[in-house]
Amino acid sequence: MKKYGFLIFLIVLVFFLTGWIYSINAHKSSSEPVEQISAKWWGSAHADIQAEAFTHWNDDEPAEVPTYCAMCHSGQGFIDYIGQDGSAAFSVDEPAAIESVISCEVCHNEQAENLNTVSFPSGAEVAFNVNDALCATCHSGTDAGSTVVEASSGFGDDEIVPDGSFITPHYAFASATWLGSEGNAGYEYAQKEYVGRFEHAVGVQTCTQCHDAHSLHMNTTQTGTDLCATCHSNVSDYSDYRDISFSGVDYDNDETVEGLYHEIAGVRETLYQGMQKYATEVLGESIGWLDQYPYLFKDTDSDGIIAEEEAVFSNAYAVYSPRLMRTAFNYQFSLKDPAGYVHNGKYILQLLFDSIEDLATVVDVHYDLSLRP
Ligand code: HEC
Ligand code: HEC
Ligand code: HEC
Ligand code: HEC
Ligand code: HEC
Ligand SMILES: [Ca+2]
Ligand SMILES: [Ca+2]
Ligand SMILES: [Ca+2]
Ligand SMILES: [Ca+2]
Repeated sequence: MKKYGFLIFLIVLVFFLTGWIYSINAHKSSSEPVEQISAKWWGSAHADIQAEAFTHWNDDEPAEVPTYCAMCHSGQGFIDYIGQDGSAAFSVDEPAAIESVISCEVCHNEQAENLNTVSFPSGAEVAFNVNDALCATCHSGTDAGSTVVEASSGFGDDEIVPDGSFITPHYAFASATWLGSEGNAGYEYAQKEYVGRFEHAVGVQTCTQCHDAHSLHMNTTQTGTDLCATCHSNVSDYSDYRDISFSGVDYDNDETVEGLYHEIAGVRETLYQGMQKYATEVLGESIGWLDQYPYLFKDTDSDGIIAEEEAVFSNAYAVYSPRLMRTAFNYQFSLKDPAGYVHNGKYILQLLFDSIEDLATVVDVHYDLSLRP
């Protein structure tokens, strides 16, 4: 009997050991093979050498990315910014190469892997987790509401600012949206309160908890299903995200509760109508927006639409009062982070409501202020 007992003990031990070794191996293979990471990266926007973001300066003389733009638009420029090239940290010290994409070594180097604070155009300095600080540095925008304050200070609300122009927050400024009032990126009205960073829910609180750092797409859960589906029951994949509603509030007051993305779009439409009325009635020059640089054009025939012949650079809108500058800034802010509804929808809505309220003091706009989140 004793002999058998020992044998059973040995068998159990062998089972235990193989189980242990197996589990270690399984753990190892859960960290991704480099080939897979590379394939993901190659398919991402960061690797797209033909993108406007990396080729915008190709026809310049000399063909280089100016220092002010280089931090975000040239991998080489980012390496200069963080000081990995031996230059001063937190400044780009020379123009950088064109067609220099966001390659592996841009994010994987000593300085990059220790980066943990990010400066925002508003002047805010915010602590970030090490991985997220990378994303947040480039996805922070170039101008904030404070730029509008500076450009329009000293003028009456409806006074025309000589050389006034359309100040925009730039593009894909996800980290600024996400931080809300902590990043102070929107044009925030003095008497109003704004939400801070969007804490969302456990497991979806940081850039890299949601975004795969290499493909840039959403991560999936351990079982391979959609990350958002765990909590948002109407979701099975990306195509459903814009239909997510949690609060169930009909923010745009059209008697249907839509996904937050669409509610924001509805409120933005009211703001747009307010801007058009204001431009025509108060500034005496009709205005229209088109998704084409410089975005705001003179609506010369006042039909409410920017036609092809009106959508030319020489027809850019030029009559800016402080009130138009700040409301147009917030309008553009709600558009140029197209994922604003996920990153911090309430902050976007607050800015839109306050801008509408601002215009409603001088022109007739119908909206329900009680719906402001
Ligand atoms: C803080 C980072 C940052 C800085 C500084 C910056 N950009 Fe960008 N820019 C971006 C990001 C991020 C995008 C990517 C938007 C997208 O394609 O999703 C972008 C997009 C663009 C685009 C493409 C727009 C489009 O519609 O595809 C142009 C043009 C551009 N930037 C010009 C400039 C210029 C000119 C400067 C310097 C005066 C500059 N940027 C400075 C971050 C920055
Ligand atoms: C935009 C920045 C960025 C770029 C570009 C980038 N990475 Fe990464 N990489 C990260 C971040 C952030 C993490 C950590 C991811 C996390 O913890 O979710 C990471 C993690 C890794 C890991 C560890 C993965 C693991 O499972 O532990 C490897 C290996 C890696 N990257 C290789 C590469 C290679 C190879 C390239 C180029 C093909 C590349 N990376 C490009 C940001 C980047
Ligand atoms: C060195 C600057 C830089 C860093 C660091 C960076 N990005 Fe980007 N990102 C860009 C630029 C520039 C583009 C636009 C590229 C293009 O148009 O092809 C972009 C594009 C994107 C896009 C696609 C936008 C679109 O229009 O489809 C996503 C998503 C994104 N980045 C997320 C991230 C995440 C997540 C991180 C951190 C892991 C990160 N980025 C780090 C500069 C950066
Ligand atoms: C809750 C998950 C979540 C978090 C957290 C998150 N994102 Fe996103 N992000 C998304 C989703 C979803 C989209 C695409 C939404 C869509 O296209 O409708 C997106 C889109 C983007 C885009 C592309 C926007 C464009 O121009 O099309 C960028 C860039 C980006 N995120 C960067 C970031 C950065 C930087 C952070 C951290 C500060 C971050 N995201 C945090 C879910 C998240
Ligand atoms: C762990 C659960 C959980 C996961 C995973 C999750 N969410 Fe959420 N989501 C919530 C909760 C809780 C709220 C309400 C948060 C609040 O308003 O403070 C919310 C709110 C939202 C809102 C705002 C809706 C509204 O009407 O205010 C959007 C949009 C959203 N989530 C999108 C996403 C997307 C896209 C993903 C996947 C990338 C995702 N969520 C993943 C729990 C989750
Ligand atoms: Ca430098
Ligand atoms: Ca609605
Ligand atoms: Ca609607
Ligand atoms: Ca017209």
